Amino acid sequence: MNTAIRQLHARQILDSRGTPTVEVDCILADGSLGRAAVPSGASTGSHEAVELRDNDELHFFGKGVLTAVSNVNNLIAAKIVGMDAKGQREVDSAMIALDGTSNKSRLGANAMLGVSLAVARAAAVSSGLPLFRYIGGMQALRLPVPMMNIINGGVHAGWEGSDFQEYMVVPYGARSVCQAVEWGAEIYHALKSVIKKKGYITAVGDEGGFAPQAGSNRAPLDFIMQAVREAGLEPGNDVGIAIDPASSEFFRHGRYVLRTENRELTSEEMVDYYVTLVSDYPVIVLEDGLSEDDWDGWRMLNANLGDRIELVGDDLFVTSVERIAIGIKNKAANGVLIKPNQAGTLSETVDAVKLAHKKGWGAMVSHRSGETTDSFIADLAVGLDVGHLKTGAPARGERVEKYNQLMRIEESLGKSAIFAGKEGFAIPVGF
Ligand code: 2PG
Ligand code: MG
Repeated sequence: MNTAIRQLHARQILDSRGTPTVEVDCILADGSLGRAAVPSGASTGSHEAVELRDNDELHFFGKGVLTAVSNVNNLIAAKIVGMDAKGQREVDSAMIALDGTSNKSRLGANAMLGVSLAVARAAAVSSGLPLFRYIGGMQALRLPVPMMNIINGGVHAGWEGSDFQEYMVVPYGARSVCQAVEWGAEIYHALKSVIKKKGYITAVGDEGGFAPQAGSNRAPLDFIMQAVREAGLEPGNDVGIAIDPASSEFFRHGRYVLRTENRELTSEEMVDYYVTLVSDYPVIVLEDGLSEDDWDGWRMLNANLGDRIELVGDDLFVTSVERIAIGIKNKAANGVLIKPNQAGTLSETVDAVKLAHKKGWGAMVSHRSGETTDSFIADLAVGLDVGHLKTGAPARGERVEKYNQLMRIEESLGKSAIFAGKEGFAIPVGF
């Protein structure tokens, strides 16, 4: 069998924050090599699969991943070497069984995901297909709208600017992914001058977005509106806005603590806050508006805004079919963020997308704040036809590599390429 897994080899590399992460090489009997690197979050949900760290204070302040690396090279390799790389489901199930825990704490989700993605890539190489086609087959033709995080706040910017973590521009009015990327980059540059003129520094946060110390949650929206106009585009028609407050990070003792506004809001008041924002700005996606276990708040939010915009659960669902099913039952949202490392294997990630799509929900594939130049998620977003992909600012190598890969895919598809545009969301823009 050409696609039998001959060798697995993991190593420790650095991610975009200078923190160790796992990279895995998978070599098949026919010599095909699949390499994958694992990203890492900062605003992690407490229900995510476990990222195994060495906790050895003598190295990388305890953040080393040599245990996860050794788990790949020994335990996992012993189990899956010899298996067929084309049997993704079997490989992933074998790892899940070997791990034996409900949260992947034995082998580590970082070890398991590295293997899972490397195996898929090796199988794609061996079959002579581009990765997006290997994942999605002949129907993989639709390019996602890039959700570009151009202002960083919260924990991604040292809590110096806004309480909210991410302000994204969404160039859904473009004709193609290439044009969408161009618009995003132009807005990014226009935004730099806007911020500079207002007297703030133009340093950037973890995802490449600017991190002006404006001390406000609304000011970034005004800056972006101005930048969109200065780039010659029309807010609402050409370009929308998405926000990820990552509110689990500022949820304390049952209240949402808005430090920059010097007040603490209940879930109900927070919902009102968002209703106002959605009326004042062309917001089309709101992610993690409420905290990871505030189910009642989420139901309220969905009842108020769920027919107008896409409400995406990140920390709430952690790419878990079990939690998404609870959300569906409770009418808690209409969209889910898809982060492969929250799930821990490619198969479980695919299951999460399928469940969301089956229920008419949005599924937004996402990077993590700690990234590498691995662009797997770009191919994944096309392969699974998710309509939108968030992967940071149109700046910094580890972010732009994903957008560049989308442009390469679009080029390779030629005339068959479709840009998701305004249809890329659970609630289409202008609906
Ligand atoms: C998020 C992500 C990615 P992190 O909250 O959506 O933007 O951040 O990887 O730090 O969890
Ligand atoms: Mg998030």
